[in-house]
Amino acid sequence: MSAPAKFTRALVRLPDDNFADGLTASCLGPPNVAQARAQHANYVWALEACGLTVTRLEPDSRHPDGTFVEDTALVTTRGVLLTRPGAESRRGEVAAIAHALEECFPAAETETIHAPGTLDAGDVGEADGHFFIGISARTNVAGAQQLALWLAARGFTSTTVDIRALPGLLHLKSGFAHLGGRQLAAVGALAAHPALHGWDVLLVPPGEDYAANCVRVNDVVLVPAGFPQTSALLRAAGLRVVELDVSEFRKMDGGLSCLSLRW
Ligand code: CIR
Repeated sequence: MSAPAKFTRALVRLPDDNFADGLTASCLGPPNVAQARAQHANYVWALEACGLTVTRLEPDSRHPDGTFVEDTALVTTRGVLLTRPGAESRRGEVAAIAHALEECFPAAETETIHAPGTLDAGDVGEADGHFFIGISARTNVAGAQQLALWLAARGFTSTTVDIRALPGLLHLKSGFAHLGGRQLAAVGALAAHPALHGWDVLLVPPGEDYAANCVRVNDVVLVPAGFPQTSALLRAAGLRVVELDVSEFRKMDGGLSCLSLRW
């Protein structure tokens, strides 16, 4: 399996004291903020161990979901697209991320999703220049169309994956990950989707759906701890697995990919 393009940078935002006030539909109880911070620190160390330079933004009490930075921008090798998150309470997160990205990407070359489009970048999965775009409760058809046009103008290809009828998936990447080359990981509900035909799909075992939100970072796949069958499958596929405990982020419907922007 060929390795994806090498990441050198990441952007994260530390969880705020009011992290538990964010949006969630999970029934796992309130997160422990101190534990979330410790898990976040481990996550950042893991990114650094993969060779990334990580920019840490301070917590922002106006945005309890602000630690899930992935949803606010799509960073590609050919530019940045700022999103318009589907949840109104999250729209104010974008400005600070746009500002932070200006250090690496000229503002003049950065575009944005416009109303009536909505897009959470947790719904966007890149696989070596091809992008899977989830249509979800957060990303609407108008947002997906704007993104597809933006990608096409940059020579990328894309396909949409409607996940609105699939239970348990907040975002496409809640159930899907690119592992490198033609290989994807996907939950059972997504594996047979026509958009995935022709790809080598590693099926995440039933009962371990949460582990589909894993992240290939250079030579490593970051995988949530506590899903041994998925870790074993990934190792059997020849991948180097690093398990990270993200239990407190799971309680807020988030996971490994949501916690950083990577480029
Ligand atoms: C939300 O509901 O928007 C946050 N509590 C969780 C966002 C997780 N982001 C992601 O999966 N990309």
